[in-house]
Amino acid sequence: QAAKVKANFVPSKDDYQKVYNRVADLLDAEYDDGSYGPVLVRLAWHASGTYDKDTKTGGSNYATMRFEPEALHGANAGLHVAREHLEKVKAEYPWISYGDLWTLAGVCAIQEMAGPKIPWRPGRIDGFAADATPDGRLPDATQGADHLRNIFYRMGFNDQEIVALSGAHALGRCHPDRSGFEGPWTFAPITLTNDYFKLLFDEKWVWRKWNGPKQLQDKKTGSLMMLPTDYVLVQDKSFKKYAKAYADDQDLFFKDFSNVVSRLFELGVPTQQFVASEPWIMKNSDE
Ligand code: CCH
Repeated sequence: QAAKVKANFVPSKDDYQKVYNRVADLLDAEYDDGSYGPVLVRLAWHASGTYDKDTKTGGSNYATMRFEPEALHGANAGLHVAREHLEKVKAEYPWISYGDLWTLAGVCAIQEMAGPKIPWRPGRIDGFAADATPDGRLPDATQGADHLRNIFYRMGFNDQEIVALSGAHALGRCHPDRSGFEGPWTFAPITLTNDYFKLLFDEKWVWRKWNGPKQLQDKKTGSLMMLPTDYVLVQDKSFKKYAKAYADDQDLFFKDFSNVVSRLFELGVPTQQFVASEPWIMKNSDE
């Protein structure tokens, strides 16, 4: 593997832009709602969201989801699809680390799905299975506000940031063979909007009657879903305040989402490893 990379090759911002562009080329496909974007965002998030600020373990630095048992953690079910998809890019740009590739792919997916710019910089290194964190660090969709706070405070985020991050559920869908839940959160699951927050307030949500795990559906069409942890954002007073602000103002959501996702993707990476003192803004494929 290492032999394929020229010994003294130091990639520039342009080289990372080439990787971004290649990920962008490969987004559209006959897969789910027509794009690999949502599952790539989920990969970048699950690679980063294992961080614990007290022990400074976990996070995106070592890309430990490549190894078992982390690859088999329940929360990561289905993410092999995203990892395998990105192997095509890795084969063409073997010098990039997996942590950089996964987070850059998440940035690309968000930007290409009409989201805001996500400042990003490279510097993650490939680690080993021994660097993996134990199961249970990612959120459990069946739980409530206390659980969300325990999980996200451990990463170093506050209530406003928990709500902003949750807006990612404008994208993608739940798969019965992955999480057990079923369906999309919005009518436009491959475009980032603040619809997730709008729908939380504007629709009447009722518990779905089915054999699967407890989830809500919109009363009007029955085609949209919310997880118990999504619904908490309009039940808990502190969360609700931010959810309402994002429902009313997509620009505010985009600004806060950009800031918090940029930080999320850098969790667990020692500052001295970054090659640039400030994160970069990568160009969209049509710029
Ligand atoms: Fe999420 N998410 N997520 N999520 N998630 C699922 C899918 C996506 C929770 C549970 C689930 C974030 C936060 C939470 C995405 C991004 C983010 C699924 C369905 C569950 C369950 C998985 C499946 O069946 O395929 C819970 C609980 C939380 C608590 O806060 C955050 C934060 C982000 C990103 C910033 C995206 C995108 C998806 C769609 C994936 C796809 O394949 O379409």
